[in-house]
Amino acid sequence: MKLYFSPGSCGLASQIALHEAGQTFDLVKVDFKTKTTVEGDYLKVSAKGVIPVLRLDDGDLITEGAVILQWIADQNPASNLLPPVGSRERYKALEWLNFISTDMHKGMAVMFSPFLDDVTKRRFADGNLIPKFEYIDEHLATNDYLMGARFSAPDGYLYTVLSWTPRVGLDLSGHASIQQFMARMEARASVRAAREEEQRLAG
Ligand SMILES: N[C@@H](CCC(=O)N[C@@H](CS)C(=O)NCC(=O)O)C(=O)O
Repeated sequence: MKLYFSPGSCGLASQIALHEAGQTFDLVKVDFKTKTTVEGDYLKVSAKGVIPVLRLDDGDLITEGAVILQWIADQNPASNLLPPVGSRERYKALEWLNFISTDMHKGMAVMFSPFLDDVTKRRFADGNLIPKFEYIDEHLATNDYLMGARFSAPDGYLYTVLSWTPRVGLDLSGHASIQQFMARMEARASVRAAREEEQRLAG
């Protein structure tokens, strides 16, 4: 199995889930500017040109980070990355995955946009992102992880997206529960392994 990724981006969530599931996988770094990898033209792998993409051992591809996380969870039920299919809890976890993907991830993407000026980005952060950070901080005040006491796949995705905030000048130090969540996540072997591997391949 191969994960197409780029250091410091949303592919980190897939890597964390793969480690949590005890899966072995290779990483293939994608150069966003040239849309190439060591294998050649990345657009031939995925015409969407974005990561993450998981290539299965039979050659099939899975795209879309939130879907990759569901695939990893369903292939490795013992890892409890998501509640069982059909359970009420499953839909709670999917609510989080969807919220992180469509609101948090794509909201944070606005802050990296080359098409917007800094004033517009600041107004967007104040009006759109800060209330979402407050909502998450409040939830984490009474929950160690998004789904309660135990880690699940949406946590790795939330951690990934929140880890971008310093890069775009957003200070979350006043959100104590988020800070504790980030520290809790950074203590996990899966996160440490994924981070180390990304650093090794970043150069
Ligand atoms: N809909 C995709 C979006 C993934 C996405 O935004 N990937 C970004 C990195 S976080 C990317 O590959 N950007 C490269 C580019 O835009 O050139 C998903 O949820 O997986």
